[in-house]
Order: sequence, then C-alpha cells, then structure tokens
Amino acid sequence: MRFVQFSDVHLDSRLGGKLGLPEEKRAVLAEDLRQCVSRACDEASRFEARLMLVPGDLFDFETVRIETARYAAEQFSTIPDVHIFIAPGNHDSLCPGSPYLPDSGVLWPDNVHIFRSESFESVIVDDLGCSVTGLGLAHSGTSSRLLETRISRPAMPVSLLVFHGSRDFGRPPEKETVLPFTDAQLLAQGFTYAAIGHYHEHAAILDQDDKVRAAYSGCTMGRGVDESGVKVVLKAAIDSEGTVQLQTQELAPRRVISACVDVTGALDTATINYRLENALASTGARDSDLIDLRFTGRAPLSLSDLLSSIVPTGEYFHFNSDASSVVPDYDLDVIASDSAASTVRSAFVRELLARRQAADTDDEKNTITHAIYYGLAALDGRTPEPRCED
Ligand SMILES: [Mn+2]
Repeated sequence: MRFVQFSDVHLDSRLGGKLGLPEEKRAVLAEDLRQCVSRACDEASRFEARLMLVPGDLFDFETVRIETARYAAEQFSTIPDVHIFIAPGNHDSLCPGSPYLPDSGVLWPDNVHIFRSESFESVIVDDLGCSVTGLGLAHSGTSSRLLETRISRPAMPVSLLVFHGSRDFGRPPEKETVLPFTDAQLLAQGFTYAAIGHYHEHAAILDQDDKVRAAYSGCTMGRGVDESGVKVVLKAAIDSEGTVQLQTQELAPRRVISACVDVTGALDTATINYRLENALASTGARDSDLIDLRFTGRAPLSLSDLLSSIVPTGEYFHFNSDASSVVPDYDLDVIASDSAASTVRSAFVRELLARRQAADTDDEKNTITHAIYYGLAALDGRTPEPRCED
C-alpha cells in the first residue's frame, strides 16, 4: 500500500518575515503554496498512492481566504480514488468559522475525511485493509499528553495514526507545545505508522530495530529565514510485513537559502563579492530561490554602507542581506589622533602604529595589526575574538 504525506503548508499565512519581501513577491509565494497542494495531488496519482495523510496546518486559520480553502478542496477532488485524511493542527484548528466545519461554505469531496473529534477516532478503509486513527485540534495549545494511554482502534492488518503534535525530543524553542509525546509513548502504541505534523523539518522516528514507525514530513515549502533548505513531502510504501519505506520528494517551486559571508579583512567590493559568490555557489542556490544572506565578522564602520549595496551577480527570486552581525572595527588613524577622548586608547594605538611602520617584514606588520585590534577590544571591554585574515 502506498501513501503520500504532507503537512504544514500554511496556505495564506503571513510570509517572508525578516526576508523583507515586497507585496508582489508575497503574492507569488502564496500562489506557490497553493501549487504545493496541487503538486501533492499530482504526485499521489503518479505514485499510485491510495492514501493521503495530512497531519495539520494545511492553512492558517486567521488569514485563510475561503477561496483558498475551496481551492484545496477542489484539488483533493481531482484524485477521487485516494482516501485523504486531514487531522487539523494548531494553525488550522477547528475553531468556530473553520473552513473544515460543515457549515463553512467549503465543500470537501467525499474522498476527504476530516478528523473533527478532540479525542482519537478511527476510520476503517476496507479496500486497503487498514484503519486510520486521528483527531482534530479544536483550538491551539492543546497540551494534554494523549499518547500516554493506549489509543483504541479496530484490529486491522495495517493501522495508521495521523495527528499534529510535539515530539519531546527536538522541539524548536519557538514552537507551541501541542499534544506532546515521547518517542517511547508513540512506539508503545503499536501503530504500523504515524504521520505527524507541526515541526517544519523532516524527521523520521525509528523503533529499536531501526524500522520507520513515524515521521514528520516537515513543511512543504520554506516561507522565511527559519525554514531554509530543501522541504519535502513523503511518499511511502507499506509491505505485507508492515515495513514502511519512506522517500522524500521536493515539490516546492522554490527554497529559502541561508548563507553566511565573513567580511573580516575584506575592505573592498571585489573581495566581498568574491566571498559572496563562493558562499552562494556552495549552497546550490537556484534562480527561483530566496537568498537570506548574513554578513559576519569584523569590519570598519565605514563598510556598513558598502555591505548594504552588495548584491550577487546571479538573478534570484529574492535577495536579502543582513549586516547586523558584523562587529565594527576601528579607524586607527582617528583613534591615534583623538587623545582627548581616551588617552590610554589613543596612546596605545599611536605607539603600535609607529611600531608597525618601523617593522621590517609583512609578518611582523600583520602581527602588530592583530595586536592593535586585540588590544582595542580589551580596552573597550569586548572579548577579543580570534582574528583570521586571508
Ligand atoms: Mn503547527
């Protein structure tokens, strides 16, 4: 038996965050998120899946438009032979007005089952010889440990669990805790496989024999700086022994790519550009991607204007740079001549600049330069950090 699993699409969510996306690009990303749903349906057909498991956060309840919920419902109607199970999460919880509720004006096709109970319920899929057990979060912030006690379900050759929950291991600090569980509690339930949503990184949960027993697909497409890298949906096959084989597949039209460029010792545009291109090349960034670039290291204060004007030579869907991590360096000549402000600082720099000028070799000059910066950091009460220059 084959199934497709995806979650955390967050249709119609607020996009971009720190990426500084203009309105028109946010509109493109919103359309990309809808594309993820249609591509997941196409993929289910191609993969000849008979099941689709959607463990929550298909959309963001606060901002979802009814047209978008209808769009998702229409996409699901294009694969009528696929049994689709949705377990609402904390962002698409079943609060009053939810598009999941029968009076919402969204017509979910017959092949879609939405878990609307706050306690676990099971559906038997006779033609597949399996049961699917799930629940829907009625509001965000359900912190009950429902997996502590055994979840009852019908005896079927294959039993699947679908829910939106927080694995105790690996909870990102900013994530709301919903239906928390430990791996041991989940494994003790004895389901053939559990499809879990909420965390935006793909992760599989294995039993003591290293068999896959559960997985987060992660979000379907990155939407901001904290969702960088390749995002996937899962395609899975369960054999007659109950062994689950997972494959990941990227369906998102674009990625958020995070990169770092250390500007220490780079004093001109050409050097910074060179480092930028190297950094981007190592990420495999494509034209369609969003680049989130962070400048790091130590640089003269005068470089900050230059950094904000640095852009890659390649055309990307979006490029955003952030120089706030760069530690300001010093203008040594100004400090040397500014004895009124700080006599010790000024005298220190003047003395070492004189020694540097008198130094015989480049090595010696370099060493003195390092000594100046270490000394200034110490005099200014900062921890001197190792200086590595080209
Ligand atoms: Mn969630």
